[in-house]
Amino acid sequence: MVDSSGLHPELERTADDIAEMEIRGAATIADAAAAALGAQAADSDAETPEAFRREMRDAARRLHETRPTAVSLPNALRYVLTGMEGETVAELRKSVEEQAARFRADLDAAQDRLGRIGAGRLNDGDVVMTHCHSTDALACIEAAVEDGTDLEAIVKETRPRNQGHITAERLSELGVPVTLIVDNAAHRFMNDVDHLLVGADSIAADGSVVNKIGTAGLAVSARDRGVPVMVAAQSIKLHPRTLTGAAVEIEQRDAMEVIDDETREEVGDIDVANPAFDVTPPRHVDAIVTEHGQFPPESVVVLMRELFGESVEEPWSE
Ligand code: RUB
Repeated sequence: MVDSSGLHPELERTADDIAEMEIRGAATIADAAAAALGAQAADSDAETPEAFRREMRDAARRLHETRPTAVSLPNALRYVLTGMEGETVAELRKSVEEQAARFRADLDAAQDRLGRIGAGRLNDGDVVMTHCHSTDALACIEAAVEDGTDLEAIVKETRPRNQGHITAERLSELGVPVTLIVDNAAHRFMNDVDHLLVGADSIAADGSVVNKIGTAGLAVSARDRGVPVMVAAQSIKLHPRTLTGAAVEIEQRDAMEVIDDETREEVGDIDVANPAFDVTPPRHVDAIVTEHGQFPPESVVVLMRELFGESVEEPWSE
């Protein structure tokens, strides 16, 4: 059943959860968005093909407006909507449901493949530093552990939302010894580290990596100490619009995540800035590990052209 706005409650809930970061991380957001479009299609009350198409575009727009930086979200929406085909509502519905299911299965398979490729960079006895919580990055560690590689992890807590706690929990579950550190301690520990391993929300055509705020400074620190910087990112993290010069929008989040209102009032009349992501230039990245293999950042554009071509549709804005 859909509500008076025409949007399915599950889709509304998914959109709210993405905005509130109950659902977070680029791959998980993409997966949830595809599932929500599938649910919207399954329960649509649309009586004509035109009404169905309009409803799907509205649904995609609602999801698209939630968070601006992770390109996996528009890439997922585009994948599902461009697969919408048929003359009747029943045919259209079926195509969307199937395309959403295919997207989700491909996403899983891509992460597994990427994990196995990334695991090849990790050697017995290595210490890996992580930032934030990235399922693509964790897939590399998981695959290495499955191969019997002994790893240790230094996990940054990642203020202001402390996603490092999730990483610490997942790594502990895998049996990887974890040392949790505050973000400010990262440089001090860099001498003990063999790899900096992070995920990505978007990768631009020049190989710049957009990821959780703090990644750029961390990569500079790693470079300073000769620690290789490895970015684990499925190809849905490639930002096709950057091929035509568009910049990746950096999400600015609420000041409340940084300081609560009461403390802020005590501190005095201050501004608070809370950018959620930053941009690491390609010169500070050693390898981008995708399900298609690993690439030096400067050559990721070749993969981007191959997968997306030059024109990038946004079917939800039609
Ligand atoms: C999450 C974040 C992650 C990437 C990659 O930010 O920056 O490193 O999204 O994650 P937030 P994954 O917590 O603000 O969503 O590899 O799971 O796609």
